[in-house]
Amino acid sequence: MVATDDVLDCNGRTLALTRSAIMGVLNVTPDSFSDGGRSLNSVDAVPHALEMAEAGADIIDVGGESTRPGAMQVSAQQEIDRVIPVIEALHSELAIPISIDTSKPEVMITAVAAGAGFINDVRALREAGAIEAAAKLAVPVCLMHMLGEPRTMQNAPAYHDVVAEVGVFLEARRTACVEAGIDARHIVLDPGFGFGKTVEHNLQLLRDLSALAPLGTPLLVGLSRKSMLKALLGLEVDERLHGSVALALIAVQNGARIVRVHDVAPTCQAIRLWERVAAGPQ
Ligand code: 7PJ
Repeated sequence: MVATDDVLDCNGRTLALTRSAIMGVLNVTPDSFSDGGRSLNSVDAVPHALEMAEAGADIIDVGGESTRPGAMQVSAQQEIDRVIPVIEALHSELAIPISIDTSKPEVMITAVAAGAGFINDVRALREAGAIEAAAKLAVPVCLMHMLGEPRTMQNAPAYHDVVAEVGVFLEARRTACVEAGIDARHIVLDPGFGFGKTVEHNLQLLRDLSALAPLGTPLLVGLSRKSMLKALLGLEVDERLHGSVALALIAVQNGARIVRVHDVAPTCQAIRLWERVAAGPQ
């Protein structure tokens, strides 16, 4: 067992993992609401984050680059211009930790200086300079599996054994991070639902989630409003609330310690109720 503290120190703010943690998604992109209400401009972003915190979010994940299938790349400066004013405002208005959702070292450095205390990287610190930047910043990191790049990742993804291959990748990235000087207790792993995966791959990973945490490393899972809900139930983005809550609950029951969600209040209700049942007689 790797020594995993039940509390992550996020740049002076704590993220407790003694119970499941809820990460609220805050997409700050200029194409406001163009992706079905999932993106906000920086004026709308701050009140939305405060609302998520009020609803029970344990950490807010601020992102300035869309990583949806087919999304185009943005420059580091564009990302910085989008996220830094929001991080600064949230750092002064909230007491919970702030996560920066980025793959770019310049954005990581600027965001942590502005008050972010957690790095969520869908590319698992594989961009040039990212692992060194994260090691120096000494904040917790989420390493996510992705097959390919966002622009092309959903073009017929294939695996021999998706659970084994995702597990090997995550373990290799974890080892590389520890060798680069990142504290093993600061590492969180994520199978990356929908990132170069078919619906069957996603379902297999969700069933066998616990196989991905053999070393006791906390798992983060993002299934909120994802397109598997369209494939499985025919739901459009604005119809995916109930299915998303169900998937978050299944993820927690199968071993996820952090769930990344858009709909904080209903997810929180479901998970807190399940935890109370699972805790047994008090
Ligand atoms: C994830 C993410 C995820 C982590 C996105 C969306 C796509 N970061 N960023 N895990 N998904 N760690 O929210 O639909 O699953 S963007």
